[in-house]
Order: sequence, then C-alpha cells, then structure tokens
Amino acid sequence: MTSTNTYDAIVMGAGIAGMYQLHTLREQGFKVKVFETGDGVGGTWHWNNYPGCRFDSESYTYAYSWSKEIIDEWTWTERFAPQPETKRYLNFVADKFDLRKDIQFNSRVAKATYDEANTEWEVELDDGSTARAKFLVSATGPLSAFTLPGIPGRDTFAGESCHTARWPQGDSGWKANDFSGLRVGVIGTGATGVQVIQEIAKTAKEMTVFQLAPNWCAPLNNGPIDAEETAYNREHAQEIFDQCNTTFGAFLHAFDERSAMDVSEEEREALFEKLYAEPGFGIWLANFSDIMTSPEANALITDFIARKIRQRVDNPDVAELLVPKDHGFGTRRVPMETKYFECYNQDNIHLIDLNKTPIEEIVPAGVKCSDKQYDVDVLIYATGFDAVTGALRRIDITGIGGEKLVDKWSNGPSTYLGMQTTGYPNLFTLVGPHNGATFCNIPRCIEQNVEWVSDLIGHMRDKNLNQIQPTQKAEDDWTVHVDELAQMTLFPTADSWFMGVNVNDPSKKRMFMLYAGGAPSYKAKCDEVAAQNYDGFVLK
Ligand code: NA7
Repeated sequence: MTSTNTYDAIVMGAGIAGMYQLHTLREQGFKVKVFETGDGVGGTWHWNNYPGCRFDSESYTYAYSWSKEIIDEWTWTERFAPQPETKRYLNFVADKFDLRKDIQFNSRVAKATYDEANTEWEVELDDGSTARAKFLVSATGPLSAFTLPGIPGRDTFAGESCHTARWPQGDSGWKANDFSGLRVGVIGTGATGVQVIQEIAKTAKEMTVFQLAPNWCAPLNNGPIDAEETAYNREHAQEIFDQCNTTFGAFLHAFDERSAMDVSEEEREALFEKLYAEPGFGIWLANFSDIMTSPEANALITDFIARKIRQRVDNPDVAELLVPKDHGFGTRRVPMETKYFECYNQDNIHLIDLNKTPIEEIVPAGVKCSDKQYDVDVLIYATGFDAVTGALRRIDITGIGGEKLVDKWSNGPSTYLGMQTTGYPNLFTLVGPHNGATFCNIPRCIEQNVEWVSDLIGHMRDKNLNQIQPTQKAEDDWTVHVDELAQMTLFPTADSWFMGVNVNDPSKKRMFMLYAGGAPSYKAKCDEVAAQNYDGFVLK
C-alpha cells in the first residue's frame, strides 16, 4: 500500500475469531479488512503444525455453528481431529464464504494508534504501510505469541531446532514426522509437549525430555467418527451446540452437581474410573462440582490420577517424576494424552528432572545440564506462550493522550467484560484478558464475542455514534469481579499461564488472566449490558 486505505473496521488476525468477525461485519454491510501475520487462515491451526497436534474438544462441538451448509458439507473423521484436518476445515470455510478477498496475508500489525480528532484507529504494518478504520478488533489469539527460553547458548546449537508453534515445513525426515535414526531433545511438558513427545516416541532413535514441572495429564480416548455418527451429529447439530452453551466451559461435559465428599468411596471411584475411560475433558469438567473449589475434593481426584500414573509407568522413580507434587489436578490446564506415560517405559526415552539438574547452557552438540551433557540432533522447544496478553503486548498500541497499552497493563490487564479497556475507544479484544472466551471450548465463546461486537457496531451505526469505551468504574468493578471469582476456585493455588506466570518472563504480574464464572454467566452478563443500552460504556 502506498496511500492509506480507510475501512469501517480493521481486524487483526485471521484465526477462528477473525474469520467470523470478518464474515459477520461484512454481512452487515461494513467495509472490513483483516491483517494476518501468516500466509494462510486458521491462526492456532495454521501455526501449530507440529506432529501430534490435535483438538481436546470434540470436533463437532468445536466447529462453527452459524452455517448449516458448513455443518452439512464438512465431515470430521476423528472425535478429536488432528491439526491438518482442522486447518483444511478452516480453509474450506474461508473458500466457501470468500473470506480471503478481504484478508491481507503476510501482514503483521506493528502499531495501532488512536486518532482522537478523527475518532479513528491508524494501524501500521511491519512494512510501514498504513490503514485506518473507525473500529479495531483484535483477534490475535490468547496463545499465539510463543516464547523461547532465554537459555544461554541457544543460538550455538549445531543441529536443527524449532519452537512447536513454528514447525518447519518439509516433505521428509523429522520435519515430516519421521525421527528415525535421530536423537531428539524436547524441552517443555505442557499440553503441547505431551502431544509432541508421544508422537516423536514412535520413531525416534532416542529422545530426552527436559521437564521443569510435570502436569496432571489424562487420557484423550480418541477414536474415529463413522458415517452413522456423522449423520447423527449433523442432524442434532443445534442440540449439541445448545447443550455446550449450557455448560461451564461450553464443552459437552457438564459438572456432576454432587460434592465428591457426599458419596461413598466406591461411588466416587466408580465415577473417576468412568470419566478416565471416556473421551475428552470429562475427567476435568464432568467431575464432581467441587473438585475445582474444595481442596479436600480436589485431593481425592488428584490422588486418583497419581495412582493411574504410578500404575502406567514401570519404573517407580520415573513415575514419581511424572506425578506433580506442587499443585492439584485441574488447577493448571490438563494435557490430554494418548499413551504418553507409556512412552517412559521405552528404553530409548529418558526423562530429565530440571529441578535436580537444571540446564546450564545449550552447546553445539546438545543440552548441557548441571550433571552431564545430552547430545541431540534435533531440539524441540515446547515452551509455551506469552499467554492471553502476549500478542497485544507485541503490538505498539497507543490510546487517548498518547498512553501505551503496554504501560497501562504493566501491572496486569484491566478491562470491562474482557472486551474493552478505557482510553482505547472502539478497540475490541476478542478472547482478550478477563473475557469469558478464555476458559471455554473456544469457538463456542468466540461466536458469542463476535456476535456481541457486531451487534454493538451495528447499533452504533444505527444511532450515528462514533465512539465507545468503558467507564473507569465499570472497568475497575469487572477487574475486581474477575479476581473474586478466581479466588473462589483453586486456580490461584498453582503457577500457570492461567495465572499469567511464564518462567521465561518474570516481569509478568501473577494475576488470573481468564474468567472463572463460566460461559453461560459471561454470556448472560454481556447480554444484560447490551439490553441496558450498553451499561458501563460511554457512547458518543
Ligand atoms: P505451556 O502449557 O505453557 O507449557 C510450556 C512448557 O514448557 C511447560 O512444561 C514449562 O514448564 C516448559 N518450559 C517453559 N520454559 C521453560 C524453560 N526455560 N526451561 C524448561 N522448561 C520450560 O504451553 P503449551 O504450548 O504446552 O500449551 C499452551 C496451551 O496451548 C495449552 O494450555 C492449550 O490450551 C493449548 P513450567 O510449566 O513453566 O514448569
């Protein structure tokens, strides 16, 4: 671009949220432009193409619900679809609705500045080109800004290495998931590390896993979806989506209303066993309702999962390394696994406890820990993300009076509904900090976020309004409310990305980053605010 193009709305990011935001605003007759860093649509499912990457949500609950045509024409092959299938799905949607014509790829937004005089945002891309719009919508994803560890010597490694969120393309060898003959090192054992480790274990000559902290993993219990089930899911799609919209996390799984303490030991064990054998997040989200709020109830499921790990891992010393000791089950994100623990029964897979023998440096031949050096050919960083606020922190966003968003949020984010922050009018943060979509079967809540924002923008056009931002009081109250809800749960008892903790960025404030009130309450609150003429916002 040589001159500045002007739109009604600019959307940053062409993942699930950005694609739907583009579609809805365009349907309402707005002129919309999407800027996307990558060279294709799909966001998370575009970038995270490491081997073993797949859903933890039932595929047919993760899909878009807003088009019967999509539901009828798309076939999910597995209960928890692998990443290539999801990427194909999102490309299918982009083609079907001709989304690409309004998406500019390979275009990272570097700066966004609010022009008070014209009540417009000006965005500047990495190449220096600019564009303007009345509304700016961030659809940059809560887990898109990946972090590499600041281990000394990282750049000296002589073999090949990558972060899981930037897996290099290749037709053969390790890039195409064939690790035969190779010694592989993996750093990180979160949800991603677990998925990639269990996949690499199938072909690697040798794998060394460098673990800082184990997580409470549970079986995914994946399987194929046959034609009969596909037909059923299509026919009952609306019921399935409706059911999701009634549950805490907008999954099919709803908490068991009983307390874990109110049933006999036999009954409790029976439910735990049943959930452990069932597909998906049920063990976390269809469990007794107090496992996430009562330390006593949580201790019971924690003990159950610990017993499972000890049963599945042959070497008791290795099993102990895989049993978390510093947090209860479910207080961090539960990685879903398929024979993950059994990997450690293979002679060629080694688990290194970085708490006992920390990494001192990366050297050309591999990883040097305090006791010895591990030589590897390929080094995989499954070290996670600057979660929730990371993508926004990497854009130079300037609001009213020249204030920088990064400065405003230096002590942790503050928002109203997780949708807006005062001083940054007409900027909407889909799946932003303290937004209900952050702890959710994400497309279900993305649709809520997008539709709410689209309705609001439509309302402003109808009423001839130019500007919206929250009152300071609404923002302060929401921030307190989010914290109060979190304190009613056990999430704050664990260090995790939910709590804004990132070992690679100690500057981040420890603060609950999500919304713990559940998807239905969040939606009800957003609907109530809209019905009360956008109570808590100042419109002019
Ligand atoms: P996570 O869950 O943040 O996991 C990152 C992992 O990497 C975790 O085990 C970290 O240990 C480890 N890590 C991070 N930095 C280091 C260093 N410097 N040295 C050793 N180990 C390190 O990210 P994921 O990508 O697995 O999952 C992110 C989300 O994506 C997931 O929750 C899903 O919702 C999808 P730590 O835990 O900090 O001790």
